[in-house]
Amino acid sequence: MANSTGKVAGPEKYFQPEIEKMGREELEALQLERLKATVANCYENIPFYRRAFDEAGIAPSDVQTLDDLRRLPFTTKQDMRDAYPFDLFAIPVDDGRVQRLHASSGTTGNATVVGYTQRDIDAWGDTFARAIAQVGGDEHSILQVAYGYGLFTGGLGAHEGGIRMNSTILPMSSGNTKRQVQMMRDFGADILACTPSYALLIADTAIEMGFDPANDFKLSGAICGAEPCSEGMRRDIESKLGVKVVDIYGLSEVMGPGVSCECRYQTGLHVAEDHFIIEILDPDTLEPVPDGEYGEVVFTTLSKECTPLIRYRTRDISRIVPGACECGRTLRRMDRIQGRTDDMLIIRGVNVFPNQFQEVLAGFEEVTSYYQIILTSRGPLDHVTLKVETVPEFDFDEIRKIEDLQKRINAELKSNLQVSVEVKVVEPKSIERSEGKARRVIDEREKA
Ligand code: DLL
Repeated sequence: MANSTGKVAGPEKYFQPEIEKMGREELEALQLERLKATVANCYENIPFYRRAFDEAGIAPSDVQTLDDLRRLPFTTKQDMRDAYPFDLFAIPVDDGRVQRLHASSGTTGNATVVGYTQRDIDAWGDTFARAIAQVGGDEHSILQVAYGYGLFTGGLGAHEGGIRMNSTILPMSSGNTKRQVQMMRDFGADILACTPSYALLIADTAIEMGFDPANDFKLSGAICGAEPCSEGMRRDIESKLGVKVVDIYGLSEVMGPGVSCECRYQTGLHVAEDHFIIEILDPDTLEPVPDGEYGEVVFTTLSKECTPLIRYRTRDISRIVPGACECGRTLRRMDRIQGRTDDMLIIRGVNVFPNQFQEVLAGFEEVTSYYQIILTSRGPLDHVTLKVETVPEFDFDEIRKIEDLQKRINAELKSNLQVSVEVKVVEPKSIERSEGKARRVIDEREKA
């Protein structure tokens, strides 16, 4: 095994080995068949796509190979917002087949709304059930779902996975952390599903309550996604809870959690390629980049009935991890998300993703995994303050020590990321904790 943390042992488990280990040729034949059906569904039932295809001079019958995908138009988040609420549905919402609606938070504009038929929900459950197997779980597992239930896809997506796997589901939702810990221990939950920020908060809370979860709890695996998590933070969660943490990726527009997920080797996230085609494109030219190079992740759905999407631009940055995985799965791997094109900071001309700060901070044992980036205006320039929190053992009363730590972090940031920011070391527990996705960047810049 590439990594020794956590208790996942024994033979590799698969939920759908016939798909997860399918030969490339057979998988591509399946993808092509499903792509043709998706394109026909979009053209016949969604006026937005009919118009886009007509404008591009393409008919569904022109799609004869997987390479023909590259001739098809893109779909953007703005297109989904403009379609609010149901204009991108291939099935009328009151038709009787649309079982459920999810929506992304509409903090900047209309929410994006996605509908699911029972088949869509089953496919979603299958992909999450694969994730449960990937972290060593099966029908005997107790799955504690601590993602929020609701319009957010985390809670119910994990829940569907538990149903398909036939695990015992503990539907906690997020929040009420002490109770989460108590039940995790008393019920003997062995798999936790929540954001990495929340997993860390659960771990810290358990320790504060006087437990030693790494040794005393049954927990062995955690399926953590919905936000970036540095390797340092992952190791922190793994050692505090005594688990193997696998990274799960997804987005509400495309389905929810399960679009891709790591196996226990933690060398990239296996994409559910029977349900999605992944492309990695140069975000400026929109041309494909070679395997191994970073670009914008673009997905085409292959099995969705209600809200199929063609070439959806996620704005997330990743790459294809070349080569075969030790776990035996043939589904290709995408790397962990580097950041989102819209979250990228430009500090004195240098491009940085918030997550890159986290990677640098992981090298300092004096600080915790909690950090925040605060953007303010100083005259015409943006000012960046990086708030980092010390561990309780750090002697916070010694000014000299604080200044020295700030200097060392600054030097490390300069040499690794070529940026200079104001580093502010703050006392333990002074940075806001999160039960869902952490708010890492606080933008207080004056709007021009
Ligand atoms: O976050 C779905 C999800 C729920 C995924 C639970 C995993 C676990 P949205 O709220 O629509 O959906 O946010 C999607 O979150 O475009 C990424 O920028 C980010 N994201 C999701 N998973 C990861 C991850 C859910 N594993 C947006 N690593 C995506 C980094 C992630 N970023």
